[in-house]
Order: sequence, then C-alpha cells, then structure tokens
Amino acid sequence: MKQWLCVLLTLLCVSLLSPGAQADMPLNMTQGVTEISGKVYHLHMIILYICCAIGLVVFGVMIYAMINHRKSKGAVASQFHESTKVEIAWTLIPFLILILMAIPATKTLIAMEDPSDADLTVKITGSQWKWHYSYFGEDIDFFSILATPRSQIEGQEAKGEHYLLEVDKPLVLPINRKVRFLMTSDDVIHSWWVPAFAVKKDANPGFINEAWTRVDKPGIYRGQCAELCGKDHGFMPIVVKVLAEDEFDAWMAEQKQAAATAAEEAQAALSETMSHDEAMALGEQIYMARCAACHQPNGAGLQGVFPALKGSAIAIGPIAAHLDIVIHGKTGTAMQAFGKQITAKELAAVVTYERNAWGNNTGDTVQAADVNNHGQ
Ligand code: HEC
Ligand SMILES: [Cu+2]
Repeated sequence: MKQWLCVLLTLLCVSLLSPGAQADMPLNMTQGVTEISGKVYHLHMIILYICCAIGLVVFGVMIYAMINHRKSKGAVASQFHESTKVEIAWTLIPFLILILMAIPATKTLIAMEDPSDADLTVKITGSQWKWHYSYFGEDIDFFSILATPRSQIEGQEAKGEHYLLEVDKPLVLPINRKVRFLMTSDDVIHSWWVPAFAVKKDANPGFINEAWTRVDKPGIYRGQCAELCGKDHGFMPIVVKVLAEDEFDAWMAEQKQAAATAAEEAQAALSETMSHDEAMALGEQIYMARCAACHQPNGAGLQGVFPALKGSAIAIGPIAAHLDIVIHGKTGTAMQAFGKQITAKELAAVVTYERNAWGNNTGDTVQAADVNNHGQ
C-alpha cells in the first residue's frame, strides 16, 4: 500500500515538474512572447512548485497518519490543548511562506504596471461586440470585427482553423517598441486579453485603464474579450499582428495613405447616386456585419432585448427618424451611434436595406448625400 502511494505521488510530481512536460503541455500557461509574459510564467511556476511542496507535505503527513495511526492498529489519540508552540508555528510558517511568495509577485506586478516611456500609444475601446483601435497622434483608427462567417457559426460549414479567433482588421504593432494601451469601453465592461503578451485588462465605461507590452517576436497573436459582456461576448476576438519595425513603419504610412484615399472617396460618394440594387447589396453586407448580431439576420430582433426592424415603426416610417437613430444611436441603450463608425455611403445603404428587406417595402433608396444633409 505504501509503495503504491509513493509511486503515484512520484509520477504526479514528475509529470508536473519536469521541464519537458511543461514545454508542450497544453494545460499549462503560455510562456508568451514578451519579457513580462516570461516573468509571469516563471512567477506562476514558482508558486505552483511551492503549492506542490506544501501539498506533498500536508497530504503526506495526513496519509501517513491515517495509515499508521488507524484504529484497527490500536492507535489512541493523544489529547492536548492550547500548545503555544504549535500555535505560533502554524501562524508563523504560513506567514513566512506568504511573504516569500509576495516578493517575486510584487516585483512582477510593479513591472507590469509601469507604462512610462512608451514609444507608441494605442487606445482600445470595447463595445458590444467589437474592438476599436486608435493610434495616438497618428490619425489611424479602425474597428476590428469578428471575421468568422455565419455559415461556420451556424454549422452549415466546417469550422475553420481560427474559428471565432479571426477578425477583419487586426491590431498591428511593431516588435521591440514599448506600446502603451489605454483601455476603455463605450457600453459595458469588456476585458482585452492577449495571453501571449500577458496583458489582460478591464475596459470600463467612463474609466481609462493602462497596460503595456513590448513584443520580442513578430507573429500573429490571438486573444478574446475576458469579461462577460452580453450575448456575443464570445464573438469579439482579438487578433494582433506584430511586424518587424521597418514593416510596421511601412504599414503605418500605408494606413495614412489609405485614410486619405478613403476620405476622398467618402467626399466623392456624397455626389454619387447609388442604384436601388447597389444600395441593397451593400446594405445587406453592412447589416450582416454590423447590425445582425442584435437585430438578427431576419430582422426579427430578440424579444425584450433588441427591437425587430421588420415592420418597425421607425424602419418603415419617416426616413429622418430612421437616419437619426442609426447615426446618433440611443444613449443608455445598446444601440450605438454608427455615424462615426461607417461612411455616409454605408449608412445610406444599410438604412435602404432595412427599409426594404424582410417585407419592409417602402421602396426608398437613401443616398450618401441624404445622410450628410441629416448631419452625420
Ligand atoms: C449591440 C446591439 C445593437 C447593434 C449592433 C445595433 N443595434 Fe439597433 N438597436 C439596438 C437596441 C437595443 C435598440 C432599441 C433602442 C431603444 O431602446 O429605443 C435599437 C434600435 C434600432 C432602431 C430603431 C428600431 C425601433 O423600431 O425602435 C433602428 C432603426 C436600428 N436600431 C438600426 C440599427 C442598425 C442600422 C444597426 C447596424 C448599423 C444597428 N441597429 C445595430 C441594438 C443594436
Ligand atoms: Cu466584451
């Protein structure tokens, strides 16, 4: 019996503690790709070793006592009370162990909490259910939205390799530069979590939290929202593409160029007239990507939470009121202001779509200029 226990305990220790097992054991925490994530990993391992040692001692003594001092062997319990020595020992020893654990933990925490001297600052805003990235002082900002097709989510198609962990536009960062993150939210509490960077920070409405990272290795890193934030909490992944420094600079220049072109195009779109079919096609695309999560692909909404647009008084009533709620949102509800999120042309298209889909047969075609005149 005793031998068996020894073998079992030894096996357990070997499998937990051997470095080989750690390296490819998917159950363990990732070592990540930053200095901090390495520190966090080592801290985690130190604490795990201490816990294992305590566990071995406590369970060892307990099992030894159960086996060797059992009643059938004629053991008689000793009766003693208020042993000052034992009481001091069982207070002092855990206290010392805690202090011992607090030293490396504090060091790591302090390092994690120091976002000073950053080379780049990115503001991260969570909202139901997407991330918005804005590069400070660089005039670059964009939304990052789940890119997994609905057909995979609904099971009509096999799930891809990065199912629910892929986005249309990833956050792009350089290696070897200190990046400071400012996190906030437009609605409820979200949490921006990328395990490979050991960054996990709440994004709270009305507050700004800070975090930082400096990535050592180029690559694509994935994460998720880590704070239950509503129906599509599991559908707002994070993808970070980390580039070599020169590639990053090139990307940045390209983004600025693209932003300038997009601004010109948006200006040009104001004088264009979309055909009804063109508006419906673009509108459906925008609707599925931006609105369907709440109002549902069939426009029926979710009773008591998200209103139906099929037959809704706003969607088949005057255009101005319809434009108004889509552009400005409705404060205090999950209906966001889309005026700054998508272009006038896209707004016109999605409103056209809502006014003519699912049997909403208004026949209206809204143009970018109408959106602009309404006040985007
Ligand atoms: C995060 C969830 C969410 C998303 C995404 C969303 N909406 Fe809404 N929407 C709401 C809620 C909630 C309301 C109800 C607001 C209220 O209480 O009046 C609403 C109301 C509306 C209404 C008024 C309907 C009525 O009859 O009262 C329209 C029109 C509308 N949304 C259009 C859109 C469009 C267009 C999009 C995409 C560009 C969109 N919504 C995306 C949550 C959402
Ligand atoms: Cu979230």
